[in-house]
Amino acid sequence: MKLISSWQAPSNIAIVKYWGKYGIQLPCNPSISLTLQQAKTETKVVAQDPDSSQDNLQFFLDGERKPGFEPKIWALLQLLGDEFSVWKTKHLRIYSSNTFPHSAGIASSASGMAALALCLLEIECAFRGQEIDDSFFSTASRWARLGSGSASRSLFGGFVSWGNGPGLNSNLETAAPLPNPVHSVFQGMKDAILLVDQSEKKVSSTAGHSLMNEHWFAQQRFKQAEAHTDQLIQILTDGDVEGFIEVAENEALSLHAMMMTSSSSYVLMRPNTVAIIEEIREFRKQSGLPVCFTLDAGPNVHVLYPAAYEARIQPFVLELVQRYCAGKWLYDAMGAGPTKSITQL
Ligand code: 2P0
Repeated sequence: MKLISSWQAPSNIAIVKYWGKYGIQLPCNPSISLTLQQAKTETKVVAQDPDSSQDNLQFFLDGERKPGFEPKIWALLQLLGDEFSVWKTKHLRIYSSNTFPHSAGIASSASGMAALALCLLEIECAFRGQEIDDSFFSTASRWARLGSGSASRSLFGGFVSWGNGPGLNSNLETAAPLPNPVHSVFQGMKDAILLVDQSEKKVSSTAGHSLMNEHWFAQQRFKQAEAHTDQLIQILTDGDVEGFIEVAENEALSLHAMMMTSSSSYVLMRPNTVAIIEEIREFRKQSGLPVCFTLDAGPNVHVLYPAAYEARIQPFVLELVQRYCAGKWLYDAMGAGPTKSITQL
């Protein structure tokens, strides 16, 4: 018997950052992210009866076998243990493709692990003869987290939390959408991703997380993220655009400050990252328009602004793209979460 499942899952950009973990992929602080719309991974998993000529796990990216990605998937399958029982009797072929370049500094692990978790869970449900119920996406979030922490947040649309905190529906193991409705000013929020440098990161996020274990400022950082989480929940409910700018930029710079003060320390920002940050702050001061930045664990700048200001802010963004990024950028916005796909993969 062959079992097949296909899903598309989006990437996400954290506004309050997850940086530091313990145990089995548990976060040291709560985080809140914005789910993206355009940056997605599409994955198809085929579980089939063993054939002695084949490996029991094969991963293909854009049709090409990529054994380099397989250890991370093995690790996920080990952590799932009996929960994903299909693997005990069947071989897995995983076909994946991203809508964005691998080198764009977009967390393909977030969308990739989210799409994979959805496929594995759907296959397991079919194997056990279980209906897909309301807990499907929460379980997939927990499974995705075991593959990559930030992936836990890619199972839902809009603004999503992961971790514990007053008024949050998420917990350490599972992400969830924010409980209160988000104010209309933040609906459809834009994220223009300015590609400053697309080369491979010097230090992986997994290594960066582990440097938090011995970091002088770790405990204060975790408290700051908790406070920012509380503040951001209120800001998003109230439609407080000024508050959003303050928290988003402070979180981005705090994340990079942690990297720059780790032992050993490292710098992922490039000169043009800093130049763009300064241009954004100057433009905001001069124009009074609500545009701000955030950063992922890399040099590229995410320019965030409410959809209603698109016409007035986009010309400025395009100017930055030409001046600092040789015309390279990705245009994205708030997305609605994963979708089931009828795939061509
Ligand atoms: C985040 N990042 O909240 C933070 C902010 C990057 C900067 O989570 O080791 O790929 O797989 O759990 O999720 C990137 O780290 O790390 C990340 P693992 P992950 O999005």
